Amino acid sequence: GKCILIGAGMDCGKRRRGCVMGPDAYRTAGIAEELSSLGWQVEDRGNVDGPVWVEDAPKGEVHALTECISWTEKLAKASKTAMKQGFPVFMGGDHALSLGTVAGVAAHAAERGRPLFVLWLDAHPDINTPQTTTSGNLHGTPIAYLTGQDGFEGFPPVPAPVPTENVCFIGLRSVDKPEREFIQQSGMTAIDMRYIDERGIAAPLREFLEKVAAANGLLHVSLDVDFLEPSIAPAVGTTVPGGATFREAHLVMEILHDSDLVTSLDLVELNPFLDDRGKTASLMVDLTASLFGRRVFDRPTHSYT
Ligand code: DIR
Ligand code: MN
Ligand code: MN
Ligand code: MN
Repeated sequence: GKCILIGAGMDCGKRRRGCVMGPDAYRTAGIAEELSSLGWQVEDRGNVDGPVWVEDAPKGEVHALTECISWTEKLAKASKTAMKQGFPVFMGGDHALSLGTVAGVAAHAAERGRPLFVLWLDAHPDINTPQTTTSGNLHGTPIAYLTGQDGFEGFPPVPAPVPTENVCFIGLRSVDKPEREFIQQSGMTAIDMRYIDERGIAAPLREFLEKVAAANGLLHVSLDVDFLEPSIAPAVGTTVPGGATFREAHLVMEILHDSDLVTSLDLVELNPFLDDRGKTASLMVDLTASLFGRRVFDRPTHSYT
């Protein structure tokens, strides 16, 4: 298949700077070479050109709203175009980039008459709205936007909102009060770290993949660096202790590869300024390689419905 790398060095979805360097850190860590070596045809489309960092908004106010809206428009276009041509990998950039990338994927899915499913690998559910956010950081809002919640005036309307039942969170351990209330009343699939401690990470992932397969859906995966345990992935501004281990994270990617259901990927929140000799960037590239088929041995494939 064909993999399309798209740099999205968005750095205005939160106040701490550095995610602008993410795309080049992935390139330096050899993402294109790794995916080529797995037999993929790789095209690096360079970086989408959006607004740069702006001065911090006062505490409590939404930070860089107009800049985030502009990024959303640009990324939605780039994403929809790339979806027609291959398997896009969006190299972030902070998580606000998913406002655009997933909107573009959703528009594509709707055109094809296929339902879209979203797997959110993150310590946070990112389901605040510009009204409920206490940080004012829009990287905490993409799932609310994509599922069609109110409060995103000024943003392009989401052409095809993702039903809340098509979203699966895995790795949660930092959830704000309005986020928790929304998740509980909407009955979203929210796999927190305690669930993973008690039951393992493979079972809930496979249950979700069964749903995707049964609906003949497209599957977008959004991988936030803070999904991972901070000791193995320190290069993120919002580390939360108790994250996915090295093997849990690879297992998720390996199962996703074998399912053959994933059609697009975001790599988000890598802040190379906070990294330790490139180890987080390299781990994110290795996880991407697992998703694209790197393995120790072949296994009989688990068939989803
Ligand atoms: C918090 C933190 N829920 C917020 N979110 C983060 O700012 O809305 N997401 N860090 O990655
Ligand atoms: Mn996130
Ligand atoms: Mn997060
Ligand atoms: Mn974030």
